[in-house]
Amino acid sequence: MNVLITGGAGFIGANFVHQTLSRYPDARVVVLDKLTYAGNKGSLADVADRVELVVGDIADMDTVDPLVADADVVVHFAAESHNDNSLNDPSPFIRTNLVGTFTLLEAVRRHGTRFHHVSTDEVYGDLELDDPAKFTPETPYNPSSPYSSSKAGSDLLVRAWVRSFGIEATISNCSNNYGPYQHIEKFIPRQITNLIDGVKPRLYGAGENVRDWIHVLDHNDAVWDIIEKGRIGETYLIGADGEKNNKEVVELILELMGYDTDDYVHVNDRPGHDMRYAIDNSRLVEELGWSPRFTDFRSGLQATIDWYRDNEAWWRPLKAEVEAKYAAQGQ
Ligand code: NAD
Ligand code: TDX
Repeated sequence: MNVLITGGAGFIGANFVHQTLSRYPDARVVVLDKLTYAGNKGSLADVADRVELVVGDIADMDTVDPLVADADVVVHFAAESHNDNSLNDPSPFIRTNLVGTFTLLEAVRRHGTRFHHVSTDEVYGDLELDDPAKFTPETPYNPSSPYSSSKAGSDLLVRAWVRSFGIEATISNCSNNYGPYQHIEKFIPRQITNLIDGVKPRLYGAGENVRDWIHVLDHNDAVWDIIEKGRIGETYLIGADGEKNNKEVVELILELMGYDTDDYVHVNDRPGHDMRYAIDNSRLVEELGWSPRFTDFRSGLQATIDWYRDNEAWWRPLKAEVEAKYAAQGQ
């Protein structure tokens, strides 16, 4: 099997490359990644001899077309992925998330290649804190930020290419991931690496916003289940019933790292900050038999903290620049 993984040097993609090599030891794995600020060759260093890394842009058809022609399946992770960045400069989000996905779809259409599109629950907008509802595959799209609207647009392109051109594609919309190799601009690794440096965690606004946390390995297991067993043209929501507000997460990080649980600071809120995400995963569970392995958030978080402690060389070169950017916006 020839697997083309876009964004395979990013957080979720790099974990997916490792999982693919364990699940299919004979697979030929090709990664197409532009190595933006978010891509890191080091995340693939231990499997470098088993993976072909093509450094290139998913929006460049000359690069994309021959790779798709050689693939049996394309698993599409590449994206601009950070909401805060999309508020400062939306343009790369439009090019990568929309034009990049369009470019892949056109190549997939030409070559008849199986395609899986990795997306986010943020396409559904947000829920009120006191609303018992969760997102389902029928929830209307209502994205809030330039990031989530560009992902929503990319999902709709995939749906249209399935209906109009009959491409063989599936879509997954997953909740917030945590685990190893996540860029330290993101919430959990930012706070862990702050504390390693003796800096207090930064909570946006009151910290009441709720995210539905899932371990990255559980997300990626579901992606393989969907590729193997999912119905073409379907959307599957991936989540592991992990709702927690940001304050609870910061308090747990502080506790696990040996600090007082109130030892954090409130900083400027994110404009348009989504209040709550929550996933109804019943289609995935009932139809495909998926279940999460990492059901204990406390131990998953402890392992993640240990990973950042043990892999300082991986994140240290990024830290000063990330924090300077946040400081400039009072965060
Ligand atoms: P990431 O930012 O860590 O990694 C993105 C990768 O894509 C990087 O390696 C980057 O170099 C690469 N890339 C960016 N632009 C590219 C381009 N034009 N051409 C080729 N490569 C390019 O992101 P992530 O957190 O690993 O997210 C991966 C996917 O999962 C995204 O599609 C994201 O929307 C989705 N997702 C993420 C989460 C989450 O919690 N992180 C949750 C649900 C869905
Ligand atoms: O320092 C911080 N303090 C803070 O309170 C940071 C960086 C974030 N936050 C808050 C904002 C969010 O409510 O924490 C929550 C999580 O923030 P992010 O890690 O930026 O994630 P989020 O905006 O929820 O989006 C993530 O999940 C869905 C991923 O980045 C997306 O790629 C994915 O689609």
